[in-house]
Amino acid sequence: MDLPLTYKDIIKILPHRHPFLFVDMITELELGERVVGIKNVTINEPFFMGHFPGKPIMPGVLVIEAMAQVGGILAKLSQPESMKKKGDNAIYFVAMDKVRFRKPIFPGDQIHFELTAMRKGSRIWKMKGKAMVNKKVAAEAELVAAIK
Ligand code: BDE
Repeated sequence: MDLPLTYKDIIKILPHRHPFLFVDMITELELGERVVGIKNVTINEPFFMGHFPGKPIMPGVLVIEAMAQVGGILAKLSQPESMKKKGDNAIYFVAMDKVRFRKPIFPGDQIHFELTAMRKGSRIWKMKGKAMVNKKVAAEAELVAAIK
């Protein structure tokens, strides 16, 4: 697949859909190693209606969700063909560590997610992720995914 990956590609990789698909583009990809994804945050995001009325701030937990979706794309595309043949090869997140919300994210912000693989087993992956806005870290976390 040619980079960048956009909506058309991403919906073939992730099961998420509006209003819960939080990845707009994948701009860099090193299979098994590293991924960079982007989300453009607009005032039209459904969550801004309630978080908070008149004071739109992207929920930190959804920033981590978006990060996990970018990580899910890395994990999914890095699965060897031999494993894809068995089972439903679902990838699901089973743990998060060292989560930090450093800066609020507002309408108009563009989030750059960078994730790198820390530990790769055949069934469990650990990734370190950062959410950057204007080159500053807005959130960070270590994510643990299980490959079914
Ligand atoms: C700072 C660092 C990481 N994540 C979020 C923040 C932050 O400034 N959140 N602010 C929330 C907030 C909510 C309401 Br209600 C409010 O009236 C205001 Br003044 C806020 O700053």
